[in-house]
Amino acid sequence: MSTHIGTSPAAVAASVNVPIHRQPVNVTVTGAGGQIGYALLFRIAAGALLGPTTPVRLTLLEIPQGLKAAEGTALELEDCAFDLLRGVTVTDDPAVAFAGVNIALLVGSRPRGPGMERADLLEANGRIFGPQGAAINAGAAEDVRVLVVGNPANTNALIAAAHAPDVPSERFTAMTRLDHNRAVGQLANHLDVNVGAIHGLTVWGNHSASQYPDVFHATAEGRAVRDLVDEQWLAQTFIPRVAQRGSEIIAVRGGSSVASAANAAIDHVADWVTGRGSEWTSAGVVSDGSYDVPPGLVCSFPVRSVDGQWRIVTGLERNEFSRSRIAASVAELVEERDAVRALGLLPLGRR
Ligand code: NAX
Repeated sequence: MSTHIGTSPAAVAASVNVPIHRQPVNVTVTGAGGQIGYALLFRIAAGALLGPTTPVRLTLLEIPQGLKAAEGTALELEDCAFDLLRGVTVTDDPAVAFAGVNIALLVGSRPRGPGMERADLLEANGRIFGPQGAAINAGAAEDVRVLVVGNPANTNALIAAAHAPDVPSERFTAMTRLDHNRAVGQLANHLDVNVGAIHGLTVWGNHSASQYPDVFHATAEGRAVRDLVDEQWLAQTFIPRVAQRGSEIIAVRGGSSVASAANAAIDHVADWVTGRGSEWTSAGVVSDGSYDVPPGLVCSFPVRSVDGQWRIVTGLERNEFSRSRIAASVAELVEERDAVRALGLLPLGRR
């Protein structure tokens, strides 16, 4: 089922590498009727994702039970009269949703239900991200970029990429930018500096409690952070607080992170597409074997956006503390990969 508001989506794929201020960029958001979708779509339509001169055409993918919420959001988008918004399509068909897509934000996923084992969760999400990867492979624009937000984000991105053999695997990424932003915020607070004064911080590994926010290469107002903080604060306060921040938000707010997650998704894609000065940040990208991370895993690394591509920051020394934390999170990613492989969710041929 599909409904449409505004100009026809049948249009050819726009390319973000050609003069884009004339041709709309096709942005698809899955799970669009959910909370993060609601926090995300209005900002995209207002120009926060691709800038104030780039028109967008939005496609909202939902499952049938979520269509009404997505349709309501589409009506509200229309009521905002966003100058940059050139149409909204709501659909439950991945083939429609990803036809001609330039930027795909895969937000909708299957949450862990009561009594659900990890294998059940991985399998349920494999049934979502496999077909979505295949639909992207079949219909997306040549320059498609994919950000997976829905958890388990790294492994969902791995599954989607594995079903899209014709799309370069580096176009599939997973969101660890929220973890990165949380870490920057905590550190800036602790050191009593502006967030903009913090550089060179990295979140390594999985978007899970095993993630490792690493300050050993970071600077604050030009000074080495490792000289400004003690290891006890790092190990006992900073790292667990960043890694458990999602649970903290749930405990305090009574609901999961929504606006900050949407904001991080916008940061990730905006930096990826525009390069925004090549600032060092963190993103889940396909490993090229750097830092002993098995090639092909979708792992969070220190990255910079260069010419519209994420580049892993190479050559960083890691002390024993960092090495063991990174290794633990990477081991978890390997376990998840092996589990989905055993479930037949990684088709032969790609990995
Ligand atoms: P909601 O439950 O509010 O919304 C999810 C929406 O996805 C629902 O409307 C549902 O109908 C839809 N959906 C489910 N399966 C779908 C499918 N196959 N195709 C299209 N839509 C589908 O969750 P929300 O708070 O929006 O969170 C979405 C996801 O983000 C969750 O998986 C959550 O765990 C994950 N998060 C990831 C973060 C990250 O840093 N990577 C942080 C925030 C968030 O926790």
